[in-house]
Amino acid sequence: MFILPDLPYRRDALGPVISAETLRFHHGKHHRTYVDTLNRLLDEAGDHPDSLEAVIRQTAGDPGQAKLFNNAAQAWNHAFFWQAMSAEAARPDGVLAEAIAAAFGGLPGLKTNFVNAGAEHFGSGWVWLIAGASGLKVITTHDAKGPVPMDGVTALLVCDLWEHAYYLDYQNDRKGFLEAWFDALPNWTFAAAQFAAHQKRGPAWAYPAPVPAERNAAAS
Ligand code: MN3
Repeated sequence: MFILPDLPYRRDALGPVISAETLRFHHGKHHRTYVDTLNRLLDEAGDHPDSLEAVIRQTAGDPGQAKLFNNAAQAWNHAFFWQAMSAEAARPDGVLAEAIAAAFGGLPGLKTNFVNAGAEHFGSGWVWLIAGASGLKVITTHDAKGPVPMDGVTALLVCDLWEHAYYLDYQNDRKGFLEAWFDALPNWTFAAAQFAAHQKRGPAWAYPAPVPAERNAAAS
């Protein structure tokens, strides 16, 4: 079974952009429900996958597996989202800063691209900074979809566009949330490590490997 990874910081660490109350619901209820449902579906199917990434790749685009895909992908997307944020307010540097300059003219250009793409995305989903064959790109994905099944693509950053991500703090102002988020919360150290992985200079982030059900039950 898959665990719900702990937040890599305290619940109040991302305020005021993301309040402790939002994180309490978002991590403790929304994310937990995706993980619990994922484990139930795998258990019912008698499936014992080696990794969450494998589940996502095997179910992506298969209408008969939509429920399993949605819960697996949402479990992954949220765990990645927590890692992709930090209260440290660092700036991109080195080869990542160079790649941002090449693709967007610099950090302000990336911000405009990222914020507008996320604000204009219709309905629920995610806005990502990804590294692909032709450099860095901003993309949005609908609902649970994300870059895991995309060949040759590595996610560097993501922001959640579902209303539960910002409604308690920003109500309907998704653009205001994205602007404040981009200025304060991207974890550029994490993004740089992901970019290094894309360039074969280290491992990419992966969801924690599944644990035996009995061991997890004993620990809780
Ligand atoms: Mn969410």
